[in-house]
Amino acid sequence: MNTYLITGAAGFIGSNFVKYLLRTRTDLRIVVLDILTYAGNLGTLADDIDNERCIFVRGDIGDRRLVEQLFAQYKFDYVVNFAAESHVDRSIENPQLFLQTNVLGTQNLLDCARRAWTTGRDAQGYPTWLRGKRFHQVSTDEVYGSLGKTGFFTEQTPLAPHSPYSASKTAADLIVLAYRDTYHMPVSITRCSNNYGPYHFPEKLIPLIIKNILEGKKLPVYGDGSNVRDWLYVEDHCRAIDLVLHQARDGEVYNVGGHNERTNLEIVRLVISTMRQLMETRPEYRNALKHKPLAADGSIDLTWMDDTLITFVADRLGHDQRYAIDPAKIQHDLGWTPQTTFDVGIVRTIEWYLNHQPWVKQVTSGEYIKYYERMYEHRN
Ligand code: NAD
Ligand code: TDX
Repeated sequence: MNTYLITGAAGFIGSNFVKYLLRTRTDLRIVVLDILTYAGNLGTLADDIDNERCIFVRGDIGDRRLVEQLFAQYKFDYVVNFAAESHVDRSIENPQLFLQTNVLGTQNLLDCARRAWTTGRDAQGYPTWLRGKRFHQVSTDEVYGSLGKTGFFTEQTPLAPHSPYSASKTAADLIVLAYRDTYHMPVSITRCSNNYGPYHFPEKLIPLIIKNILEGKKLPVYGDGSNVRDWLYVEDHCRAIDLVLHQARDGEVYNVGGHNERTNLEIVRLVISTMRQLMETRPEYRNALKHKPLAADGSIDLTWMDDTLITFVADRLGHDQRYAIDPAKIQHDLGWTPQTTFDVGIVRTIEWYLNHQPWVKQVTSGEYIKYYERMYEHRN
């Protein structure tokens, strides 16, 4: 049986990854370590934590004593590090927290793993390692900076981050690679493009737009909406991490993305039209609406749900223009290709949100309301 330490798994991608592993593998034990920031929600894992196959520990990846104690107790075979401060706009407000969690937290995990997994030294003085161990770092395409109108990020693209968030993720990648090169630690890294799907926190573009439409609110598009992101359904990302973790050679870096570039304006328009179509064809979905004006005949009016909801607001500082991944290496080495097309994934995602309004309510009570006022009021 393999034991996994999965950090940050009360958040968006980590929780999807835990569910994916529990669904696709039998002989395993997972320990989730998550401090439960505003972005972490234990309710997301409520059906998964059973204290046998899946155990939850609330704590900080930067807490040396706690992480050492977990390694001693559970003898992890794999560490998969999702824990991070993940929102670019928040990193512009408070960069230091991003360095604390994303850089120092990652380094603490690496060091605890190094101490637990090394057995001695070889003739050259390099540590010798227990067999079958792997530290996997979940990274992002944002480490490569921004593209112009053409070209793709490959694994050879120089690292050139712009935001405090992406700079912190780059620093984390470099410290992971330093542990590989200095101690011969068995590590791997995946750098993925923008994910979307269930359990995405509604500070990020797609779930924020869905939430605002349901409330009849304006839809804030930064700048002129021409920035391009390369969207990947979260389960395809989970499958890529699983493959890299279990099948890639030690020390490798893989880009993960599915050639699905869209401008932000295209995304917002598509979410509006898809939601309206779903509401028109499946009247039960109208139950999720908070804004329910009535037509003259007493039925729920949906004519307001159109592009006039869009409002162009002040741009993000240092806003990267375009991200686009070249996934040739992971396709070639591991046979990974995305299985969910965007047309299918976006409908599935919107339907998930329409069916899970209590989850949205739970994660957006309290801090979120203040965050939204703080982040968006000055932009208009
Ligand atoms: P998220 O913000 O939804 O979740 C982050 C989780 O980490 C939360 O549960 C939070 O409580 C936890 N956490 C934060 N600080 C912690 C600490 N000090 N100790 C323990 N837990 C802590 O993030 P996400 O979107 O799921 O992203 C997960 C990872 O994937 C991040 O490393 C992010 O950089 C990377 N990534 C995200 C995307 C994306 O599109 N969302 C794309 C590529 C890479
Ligand atoms: O209200 C908004 N309006 C808007 O126009 C928000 C929240 C975003 N945007 C724009 C900014 C980006 O160009 O939409 C695009 C996507 O924004 P986010 O959802 O904030 O994602 P992004 O900044 O691209 O970063 C995401 O993908 C890479 C994740 O948050 C990162 O964790 C991941 O590394």
